[in-house]
Amino acid sequence: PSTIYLEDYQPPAWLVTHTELRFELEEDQTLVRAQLSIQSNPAVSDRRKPLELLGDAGMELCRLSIDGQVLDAADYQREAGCLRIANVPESFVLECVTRLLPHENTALEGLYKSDGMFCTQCEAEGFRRITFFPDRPDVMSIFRTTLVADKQRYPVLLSNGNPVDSGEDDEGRHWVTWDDPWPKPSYLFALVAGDLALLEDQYTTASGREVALRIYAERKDLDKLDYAMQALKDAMRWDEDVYGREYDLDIYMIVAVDFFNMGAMENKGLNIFNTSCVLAHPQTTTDQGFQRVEGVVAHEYFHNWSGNRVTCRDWFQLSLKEGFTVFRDAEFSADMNSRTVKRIEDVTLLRTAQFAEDGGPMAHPVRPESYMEISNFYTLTVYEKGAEVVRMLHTLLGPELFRQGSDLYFERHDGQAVTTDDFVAAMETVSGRDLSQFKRWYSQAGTPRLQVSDSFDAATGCYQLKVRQSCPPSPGQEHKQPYHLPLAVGLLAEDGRELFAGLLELTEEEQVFRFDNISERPVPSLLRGFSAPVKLDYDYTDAQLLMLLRHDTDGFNRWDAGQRLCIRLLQTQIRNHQQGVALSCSSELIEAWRNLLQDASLDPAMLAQCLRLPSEAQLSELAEQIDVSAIHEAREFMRTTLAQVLEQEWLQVYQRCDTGETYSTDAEAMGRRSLKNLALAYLMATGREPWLELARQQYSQSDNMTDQLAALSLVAHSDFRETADELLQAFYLQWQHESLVMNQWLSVQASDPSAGALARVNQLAEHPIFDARNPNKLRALIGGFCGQNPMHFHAEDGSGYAWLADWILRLDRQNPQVAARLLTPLTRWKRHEPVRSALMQGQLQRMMDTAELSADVYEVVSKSLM
Ligand code: HT7
Ligand code: ZN
Repeated sequence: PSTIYLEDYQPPAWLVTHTELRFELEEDQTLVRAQLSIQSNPAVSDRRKPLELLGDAGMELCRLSIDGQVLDAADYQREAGCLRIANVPESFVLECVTRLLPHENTALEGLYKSDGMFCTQCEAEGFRRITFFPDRPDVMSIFRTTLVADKQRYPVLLSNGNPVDSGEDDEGRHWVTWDDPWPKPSYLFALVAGDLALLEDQYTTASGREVALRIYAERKDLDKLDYAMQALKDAMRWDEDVYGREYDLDIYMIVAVDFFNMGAMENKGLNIFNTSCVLAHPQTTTDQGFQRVEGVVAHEYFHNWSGNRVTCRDWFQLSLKEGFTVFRDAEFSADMNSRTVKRIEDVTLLRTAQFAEDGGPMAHPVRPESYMEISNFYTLTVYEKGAEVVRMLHTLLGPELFRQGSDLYFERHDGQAVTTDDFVAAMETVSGRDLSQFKRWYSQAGTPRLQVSDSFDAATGCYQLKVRQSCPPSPGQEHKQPYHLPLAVGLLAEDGRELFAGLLELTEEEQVFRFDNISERPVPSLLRGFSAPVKLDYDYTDAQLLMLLRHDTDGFNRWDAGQRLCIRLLQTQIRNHQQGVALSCSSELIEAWRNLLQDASLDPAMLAQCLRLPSEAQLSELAEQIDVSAIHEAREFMRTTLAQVLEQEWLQVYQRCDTGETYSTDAEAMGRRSLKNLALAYLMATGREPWLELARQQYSQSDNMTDQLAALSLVAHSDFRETADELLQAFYLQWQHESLVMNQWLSVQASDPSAGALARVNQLAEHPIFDARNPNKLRALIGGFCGQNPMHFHAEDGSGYAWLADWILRLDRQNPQVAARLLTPLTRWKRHEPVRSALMQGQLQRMMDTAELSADVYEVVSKSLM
């Protein structure tokens, strides 16, 4: 596969002003007739360029004509994904008929079938699997689409925009025409045809326009759509209130499909969602699931402005829409629920997975400079770090100027395909600030490190903070320039009084900040709210961290102080384990936790966050060299010690949170459930039978999936094997007809740390509910084993690595996007101790030696081996 470079960007020589599509959807084939009104781009001087249209190499071209004149094979060239026609007029209509086989499309890009329904996925480059087109985001066109299909099988026919015409013939076929007045790039095109049920509602925009809201799903799932509908209405109102953005069509549709490579897709007026991101019901969905639905529904809705009305010039600019939209959805969720808890969850994801990506072989800037396969760049860096970059702009400018900047950006670029530079330029215009140094966040990869030291002169009351910043090398970037970043700081007295709170701006490699009139040596609360996506080193004493955990007025930093303390203690135990020294748990930590557990005034959701130990994945990210066994043993030791020593406190917390209230998704109720289930997890970690009974009771008496699944997974992962098997079987019998619940059932078993895990996952892969063509099932089983079961995936005989490689090679022929994603754990081979590292490398090499890898898997494997 070839590499595409940002520096080679050229504007399109040809524009498509209007696109008229007609789909004849049949069981064994689909015929697509595309009529493209094409004209040369007046902004490009080389008018004599041939017309180049992109089209998948395997797509059958049935007919091609220009202004009604049929072309024969000698009139055009077709080679490797491109159709070239020389000597075309300045402006003309090209008609093209292609034949597609959606029922054979297992890659789930372009037009495919999901459980008998036709649907599409065109981002990033799926439209070229439907017809020949300048399939690039800077070619924006007005689409009119007609769908023709059997009326009985496919009573619902949907596409972008508003329905403008419909009819039926005498042979049982019907048709609907959809008109989308807003010019859009081809990646936002969508169609759906199927037998779908519908939840309908209405929304009145701020300016008084009526919008019909429709969520489509299989009939059996109709009772699981109310939550998504409410989330949609909340998101529409929030975008009006916070960003001044209104919806712009008469209809907004969401369709739930079971076969989907990612979470959801923001196609104009017709979002297509993975069922896992839209269906929600207390009995089948966990609290986490509810929050995901709310967040993703909002995210896709917010794209209507940040992505659709203003889109990306090229795919290197992906974070322009994704980073900004993740920032918008995170703020929405923070406003709807607990702001601090949302921040903790997002930062945990960033520190665990994005930092690992940024330190690995696939590290790339938020605005990448090159790619082989763009699907590989829908990454945590582009999304989550991209959102942090937007958050820093928000922090540096303040909310009012940021809003003015966003207004200006939307106004300046409405209907255009633009760059991250254009976004920053709008922020520069409204603030009058020079953000050129800030833009290094878009062009430099790697996680910066801040090393902070301090001094205090009691005689003068002068306190100084010295901050040094650095950033490690990343692929293709040996040396980094200093970043411009906001550093939110508080200074606290010994008793917790706040002596100072404010924002520092870092621009130099080394900078000293001076604070006068400080009455006593303060404890610094640094990087409050995680004001920049960096690693922070400051040599805190345990006592200082305990003080911050107790008193910091910044909720995020209170939590972070507790985490720092745990991480430090865990790292000592990891070393002890490696050196054969007996493990121990500090009495200060135990007492601090006892205090937290006994303080009934604390917010349960926050308390649950504070009492959760850092995951093995996060400890791995922080390790110089990953020793999976030592990390596991140290963490297990700490977990069981805290469980045993504080057993009575855990029970009291469990009882305090077990209120018997009926299920609700409000933030307080979710917080109580999360603390209750954490307490149950610690009780179960004692290994004592009374808590098995408690878990069993919770399993059978709960009225919601959050409590039922928590109890199931605790029992399933315990040494009580008989009860584990019994509950797993009961759960299966109860939920076998709920596909999403069965994904949880697969995950719980795939992540079971008890002996025989590999044999178990092999058996599950043969189970009737497992379907290797369904990405959700693959993520549950393969992702569950390789991502959530470290001791077995990293088995010392290399069997876990070989298992994953076998799967990747099999899946690559079927669904390259999903295969490349599932490969991620192997790419971290250089970070592991030598024995495992060599085994992982061996499997990557085995894949590399296989002929005919997809571009997706080839890119990840080859870059990992470099
Ligand atoms: N913008 C959407 C991206 C997406 C996607 C990308 C590649 C392959 C399949 C895909 N499905 C959806 C999702 C989003 O960020 O909103
Ligand atoms: Zn998005």
